[in-house]
Amino acid sequence: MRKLVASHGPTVMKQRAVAYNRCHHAGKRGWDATMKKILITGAVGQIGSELTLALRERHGAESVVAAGHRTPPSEALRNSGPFITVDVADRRQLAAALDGHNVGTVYHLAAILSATGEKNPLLAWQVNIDGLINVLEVARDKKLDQVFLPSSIAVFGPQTPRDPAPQETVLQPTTVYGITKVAGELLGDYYAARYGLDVRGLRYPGIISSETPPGGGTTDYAVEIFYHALDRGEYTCFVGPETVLPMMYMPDCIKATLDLMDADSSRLRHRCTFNVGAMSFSAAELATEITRHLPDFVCSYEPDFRQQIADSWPKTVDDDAAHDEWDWRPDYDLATMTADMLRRLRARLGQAPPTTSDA
Ligand code: AKB
Repeated sequence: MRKLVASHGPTVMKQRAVAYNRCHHAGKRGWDATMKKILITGAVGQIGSELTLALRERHGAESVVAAGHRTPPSEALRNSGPFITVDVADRRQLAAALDGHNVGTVYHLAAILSATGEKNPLLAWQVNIDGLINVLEVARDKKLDQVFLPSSIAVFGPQTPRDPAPQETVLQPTTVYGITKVAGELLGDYYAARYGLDVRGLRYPGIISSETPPGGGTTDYAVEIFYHALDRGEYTCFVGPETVLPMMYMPDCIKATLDLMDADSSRLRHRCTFNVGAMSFSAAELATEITRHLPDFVCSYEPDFRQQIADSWPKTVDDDAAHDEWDWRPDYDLATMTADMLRRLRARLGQAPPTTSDA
């Protein structure tokens, strides 16, 4: 069995655990020694790394335990609170992590995404399904307060209406990633109904962010394009210019995740299947928007195997259920997201800000 590796010594961790134990809802209420911690699996990933920092900001650094597996954590992640190594496919190891850190809430973000999943379907099944069952079983056994299970627009397939994909609709994905996400939604709903576990989840669209790059997804082009535009002034996109997909900027992704977890459960008629929309655009529209800030930027298109995956997903989603049940409203659209992405990436890449007012 892989050893759990904490970035703080056991004595320090124990003292801090006593002093700072706080549960998921403690942020606005202050310290409470009886409250439990939050564990985030997949904390080194695109969403996990920013969600960890947001939760630490909200609840205090020591009450949020970041868990990774193979990828080493960034400095920001490692230095901002506890970090442990956990293989989610190993149930005993996961259970020991929850016990060792007095965990009450798990955000289970460890997953293999769509493009990597098509290259290695068995690995996708092992990580996405075995890991998920382990999280649910351990959560049931330990009577955890809450579990968050991310789903994806990948649950939809060619039979689903594309514009928009309804909340309740045909779920016949053609990728193994999508299959694991459909199974994950059904299992989450099953554990909620059968065992009373408070499981919640969103169908994330493509997530665009300036901090940790995504890895192995079909929507990764919508992030790569920004790095290449600033670095090289050109990008070869792996889907065609007409490809339209639902996307969301990271601040909205974090807001949606936390708002759903905070929502009054008596209002929720859905649990693990919420469609959440923010913006939809074609690859060409994204390139054009970037060109408004970087007039010399040139985007070309060489679709590869990911085009077929993108073509099986919807262009937009109907997220009325999220509006009605927990007041979902995104803050960013294509223009505001693009401006903010370029501003943040320029700062990170050490590039001078532009002189024009709108760039
Ligand atoms: C992917 O492209 O695989 C993910 C997703 C939409 O779930 N970003």
